Amino acid sequence: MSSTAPQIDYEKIKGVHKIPLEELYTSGHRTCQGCESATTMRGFIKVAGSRTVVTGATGCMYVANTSYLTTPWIVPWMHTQLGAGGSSAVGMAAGLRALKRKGKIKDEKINVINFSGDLGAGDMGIGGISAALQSDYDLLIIMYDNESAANTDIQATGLTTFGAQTTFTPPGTKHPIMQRRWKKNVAGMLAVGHPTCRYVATACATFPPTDYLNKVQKALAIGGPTFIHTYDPCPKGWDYHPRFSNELGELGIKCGIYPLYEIVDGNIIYTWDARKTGKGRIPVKEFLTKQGRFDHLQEEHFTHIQKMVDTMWDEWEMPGVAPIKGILKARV
Ligand SMILES: Cc1ncc(C[n+]2csc(CCOP(=O)(O)OP(=O)(O)O)c2C)c(N)n1
Ligand code: SF4
Ligand SMILES: [Mg+2]
Repeated sequence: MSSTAPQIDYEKIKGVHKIPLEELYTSGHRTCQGCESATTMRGFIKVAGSRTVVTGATGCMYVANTSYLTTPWIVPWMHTQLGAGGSSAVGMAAGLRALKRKGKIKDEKINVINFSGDLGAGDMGIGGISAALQSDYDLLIIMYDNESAANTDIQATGLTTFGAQTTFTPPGTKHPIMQRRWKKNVAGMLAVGHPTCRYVATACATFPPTDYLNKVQKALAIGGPTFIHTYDPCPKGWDYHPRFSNELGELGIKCGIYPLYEIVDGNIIYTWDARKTGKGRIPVKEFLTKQGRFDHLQEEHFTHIQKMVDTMWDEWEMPGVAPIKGILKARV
């Protein structure tokens, strides 16, 4: 059944020259050169603006951003425990609501944004985020996904790509593939499981240009609890030269391994869709062979990964969202 896209009243950024110039995440951080997660941070706060409070779970984006009493944040931010992203956002939003109700602060829109990593949000903190998405508070949770527990030296998480080398999954001659789990589908799981959450999206900070920023704008404009999953190439963990971060994000989307979509009030919109470009998806191997973490893969592994990606796009009813292939007329 087709339905029309709901109209959301938000200020759309039309082109990179319209991106706000003001920096609210600025110098003073110690992330690696080419860290896409830092770009994710810089981007969301640019569009959210100064009337924003940020909570950040333990991980690279907390540790590298607050070394030795320095910080790049120009807005109020608070560190929270690994896995406590959802509850920290609920607590912050509840506190602000109470202060407004008591007349202790002006009754104005103050954005509450939590960022948590793929381990912090997608594995350890998934319960708290689920609770946050069932709440009636105005908050946005951004899961920045660099596909590892990067801060503690690149351990595999539930979101690490199949076959990747990490410190938990070193390849050997007998078992070349130690990371045998398929990437956990966090955005889809949260969208499907929280019918009153009005906005869930996947994004990449740099591709397509302004897409991520507009998704943040839209989530904040829609209000209530909302969720965005960002795909963040990490030069250290993915093992490539820092100059290629943007390119890798783009390749990950163009090969289809990381689908870009948003779900607004139950309507799915594929925000980059190879089926509509007329060119089709690029081979997954083109994306994988540009990263040292896949150097040990053999032809059969590339074939397997390609098949999984093809199945998702060609057989799932909602590619990227839920691995449901159809409704059968009779019992199997
Ligand atoms: C309860 C708990 N367990 C383990 C740690 C150690 N630790 C700190 S950061 C981190 C990795 C977090 O990974 P992720 O959420 O993906 O963020 P990233 O480091 O990749 O940015 C771990 C395991 C911790 N701080 N708290
Ligand atoms: S390890 Fe990866 S996520 Fe962490 S600061 Fe470096 S590039 Fe960024
Ligand atoms: Mg991580």
